[in-house]
Amino acid sequence: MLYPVENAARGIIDLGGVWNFKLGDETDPGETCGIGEGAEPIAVPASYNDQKDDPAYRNHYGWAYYQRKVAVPSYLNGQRLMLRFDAATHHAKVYIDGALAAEHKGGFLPFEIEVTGRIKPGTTAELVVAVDNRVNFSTLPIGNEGTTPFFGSDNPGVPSVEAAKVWRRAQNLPNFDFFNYAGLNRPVRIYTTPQAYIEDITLVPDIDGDDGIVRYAVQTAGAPCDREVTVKILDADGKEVAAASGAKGKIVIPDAKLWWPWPGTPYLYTALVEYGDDSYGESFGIRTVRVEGTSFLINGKPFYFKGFGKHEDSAFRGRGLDLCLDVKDVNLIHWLHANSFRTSHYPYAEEMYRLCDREGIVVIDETPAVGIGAGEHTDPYKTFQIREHHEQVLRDMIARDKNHPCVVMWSMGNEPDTEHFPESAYEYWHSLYELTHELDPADRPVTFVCCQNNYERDLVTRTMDVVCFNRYYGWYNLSGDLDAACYGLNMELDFWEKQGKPVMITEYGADAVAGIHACVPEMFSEEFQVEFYRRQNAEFDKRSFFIGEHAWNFADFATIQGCMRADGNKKGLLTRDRRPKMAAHYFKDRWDQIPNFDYK
Ligand code: E8X
Repeated sequence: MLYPVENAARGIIDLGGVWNFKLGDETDPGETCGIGEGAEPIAVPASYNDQKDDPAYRNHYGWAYYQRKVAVPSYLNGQRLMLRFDAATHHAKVYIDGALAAEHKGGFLPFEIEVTGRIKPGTTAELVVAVDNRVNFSTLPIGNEGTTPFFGSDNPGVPSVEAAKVWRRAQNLPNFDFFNYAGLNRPVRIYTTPQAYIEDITLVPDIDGDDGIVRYAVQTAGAPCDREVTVKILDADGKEVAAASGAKGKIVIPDAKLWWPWPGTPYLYTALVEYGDDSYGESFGIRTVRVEGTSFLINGKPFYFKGFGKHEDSAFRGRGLDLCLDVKDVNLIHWLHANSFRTSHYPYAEEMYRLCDREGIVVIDETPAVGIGAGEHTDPYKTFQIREHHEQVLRDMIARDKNHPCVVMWSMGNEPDTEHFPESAYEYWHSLYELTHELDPADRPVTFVCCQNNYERDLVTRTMDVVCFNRYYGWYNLSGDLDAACYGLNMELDFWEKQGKPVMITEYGADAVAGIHACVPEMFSEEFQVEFYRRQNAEFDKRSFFIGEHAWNFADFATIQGCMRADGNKKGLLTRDRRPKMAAHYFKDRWDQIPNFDYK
C-alpha cells in the first residue's frame, strides 16, 4: 500500500484540523449516522482521551463520533479520489452524507475508500467517522470485557465490587500495559491519482559484489492504458543511475552505495515509476538481512542491536502522530548511540519508518498482538477469536512496510501465553510464522517476543529465527536482589545457548521515578535502574550468541491506573517529556563503546 504523496500526477487534500466531536456509548451507529447536537471541538490527528480533562473522555468505553465537511475543488474533475485513514483506533465506521461507506477493524494500519463517485468535485460532503475503542478477546490488542484489568484491582478477601452489587461502569480494561488511547490518531487525507494508476510497488534489494540489485514488481489498476510501466533508479542527488521497463524485472545498480545503520551512511535511492499519466517515487535502500548461525547479518556483517522498546505516547496527543516528537526521538536515539528499536506493541505511523530509513535506525516491526493469554485455566488459542484478524494484520503490516530498509525483522506479537498450553501455542504461532515468511517478498527474519515464562515448557520461542525474550529478573521476580537476578538470568542463558539461535533481550528494566536517588540502590531509584542494567549487561557480554539489548522502555509512558503504576510506567531511560535519567547517561556511555557490527 503506497503512502500518499504529492507530485506532478498526484495531489493531497489534508483533512487534519479541528473537527466536531461527540462521545457515544456502546450502541452500534448502524447503517446511517449523523453527529447531531452538542458537538465539541477535537483535534485530528490525535487521541481524544486527553484533549479534555473529563473522565468521560479519559475513560470512554464505546463509540465516539467525529464530523466535518469535506470540499473537493472542481479542478479535480476526472481524477480518482481516495479517502485514506492512516489509523482509526480500534474499529471505525465511515459515513459520507449520512450513508455508511466503509468499516475497518484494527487500530494501527491504514485503510482507504474510493470516493470518486461519492464526493463530486466542486461540491461539499459531510464526513462522519464513528470510532469504537473497546478491546476484548476478539481484538488485537486483547482487552477484558468488564473484568479486572491487567494488574488486577479486586484484592482477594476484600468483597469485590460486583459482590457488593455495585455495577462497575464497564471501562477499557486492557490486557496490556499501555493506556488505550483511541480515536483518529493518525492523518486523514483525500489523495488523488489519474484514472489509470500505479496501485503498488514492491522492491526487493540485494548485493552482488560492488553492484546493487533491485527486483521490482509494479501493480497497476484502473482505466485501460496501453503505456508500458517504466522504472528509473535515481541516486540521492536525483541522477538516473539505472532504468528498466515492464511491470516486473531486475535492475542492476553499478557500484551501488549501501544502506548502513547510523552512524554509517543510510544511503537511499528512489525508484521513479511511471505509468500512463501516473508517477510515484518510492525510496529504498540497498541492504541485505540474514540470520546465519547465531548471527544477525546486515550486509553480511554481524549486527548488534542497541536500543529499546518504544511507544507512540505523549502528553495531550496520547497515541496521536507527533512529527516534532518523532524527530526529537530520532535525535535522542542518536544521542544515546542507539541503533534500533521495536515498534512495541503495534505498527507505528508510516512517518516514523520514513524517518528511520533516512536516519539509519533499524526497526523490528511488531503487530498489535499483545495480551494473548488468560491464565492457566483458559487456552487462548481455543477461546480467543483472533486468528483471522491476526493474519489480516500481518498482511496489512507487511503490505505497508515491505519496502522500508529500516525494517529488518517482523515480530508477530508480544508476550503471548506459550507456557500453559505449549502444544496449542506451537500450532498457532508456527503456522503464523510460516505465513509471515510467505507474505514478505524480501523474506526477512521472523520472530515474536516471549515473556517471563517457563522457557523449558515453551515450544515456540526456540523455533523463531531470532529468540527475543522479555525478562525482569530483579524486578518482577527476585525483586531488588541483583545477585539472584544474575544467577537466574545465567541459568536461562545456558538454556538458550543450547538452541543454536541468535538471542536478544527485547525487554528488561526497572521502574525509576526521576528524582528518586539512593546511595544504596533500591527499587524505584535511578541508581537501582542503572545497577539493574549494569549487572545484567555484564552477563550478556559474556555470551557470543547474544546479539542485542533492548531496554524497556525508551521513555516513561501512560498506562491504565492500577496499584502497580504511579502515573504510568516509569521504566523509561527518559521521562515522558524526554529528560534523561541516570540510566540514559549510562547507556549513552555504554553504547558509545559498542560498535554496530562485529561486537559479537
Ligand atoms: C512492564 C512491561 C510492559 O510495559 C510491556 O508492555 C510488556 C511488561 C513486563 C512483562 N512487558 O510491565 O513494564 C513482565 C510481567 C511479569 C508480571
